[in-house]
Amino acid sequence: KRTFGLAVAQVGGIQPEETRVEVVARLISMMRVAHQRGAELVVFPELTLTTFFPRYWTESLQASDHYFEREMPSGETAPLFAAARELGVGFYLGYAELTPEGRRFNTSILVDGQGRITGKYRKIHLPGHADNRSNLTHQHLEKRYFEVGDLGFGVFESQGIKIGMALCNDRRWPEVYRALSLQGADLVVLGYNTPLDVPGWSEEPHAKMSTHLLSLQAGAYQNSVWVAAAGKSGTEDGVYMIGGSAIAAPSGEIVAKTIGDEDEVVVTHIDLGMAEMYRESVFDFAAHRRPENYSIIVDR
Ligand code: ING
Repeated sequence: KRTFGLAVAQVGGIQPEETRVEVVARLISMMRVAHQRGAELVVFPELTLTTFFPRYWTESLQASDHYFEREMPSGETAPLFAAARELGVGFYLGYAELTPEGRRFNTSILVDGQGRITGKYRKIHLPGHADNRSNLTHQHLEKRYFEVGDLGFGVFESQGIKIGMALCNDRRWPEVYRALSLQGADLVVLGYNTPLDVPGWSEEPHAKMSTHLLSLQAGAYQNSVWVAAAGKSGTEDGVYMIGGSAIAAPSGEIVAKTIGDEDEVVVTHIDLGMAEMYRESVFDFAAHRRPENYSIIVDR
C-alpha cells in the first residue's frame, strides 16, 4: 500500500481589511495542525491571500492590483515556505498572479517539503462575467480580472506522487480530470471560492453543496484519481461562500469533509494503491477507451 498523509485546510472568510501577514499566520497554524495529524501535503483554497476581490468592480484594473502577488514567495508569504521546510510538509496555494509583463492570472502553485515550487497552474475555466453589473450587491468578475490560463492542465512529480492541479470552476468540467489522469495523475488538488449567489442564475443552497461534491466524486471515480478540494468559506464582507472542503477517493466516495464554514483542517491517509485497482480494471484506458469516437468533444 502506498499511503500518503493528505490535508485540506479550509479557510474561513478573509475580510477586505485583513493583511497578508495575518492571513499567512492563519495558514501556518493550520499547517502545524495538519502536520501534527500526519499530513505530508496541505491543500489551501483558491485566492487564499486576500478576500475574494472579483466580487468588486473597480474602474481600472490597476485599482485592484494590490490584491495580486508580483512575486512568489514574497516577504509576506516567505514564512509559509519556511514553515513547509521546517515541518517537511508540502502545500498547494491559490493566489492572484501579476506577471512582470503585466498579465493577470488566477494561479496556484505546488510546493514540496523542502519549500521548493514544484508546479504552477493558471486557471482555465473562468466563470462569471466581465461587464459591470452595478445593480447587483456583489459581482463575479473573474473574466475581467484574469486571463485564461496559458499553462494547460499539468501533472507534477512532487513528494513522490504525481499531482495535477485545478482551480474552483475547473472542478465542474469533466475534461479537466481526464486531461490530468491521461498524464498519470495519482491525485488532483484544487482550491475554490463558491459564493452562494453568483450573478446569472440562482439555485438552492443545498444544490450549491451537492453540485460541488458531485463534481469531486464524479471526477475522482471516472478518472481513478484521488481529489482534494479546499474551500474559502463562510462570510466575507457580508457574502456567504460554501464550505464542504473534502477528499474524494477513486471509488467516488467522500472519505473526509469539513463540517463548519470557518478555518478547519481535515486530514486523511490516502491509499494511492486504490486508484491502481480501478485503473487496471473498470478504467483501464488502453483496454476500454475509444478516443477515435470522442473528437466531437474537442471539435465542437
Ligand atoms: N466559481 C465558483 C464555483 O464553484 C460559481 C462559483 C459556481 C461560478 C458556478 C459560476 C458557476 O465554480 C469560481 N469561483 O470559480
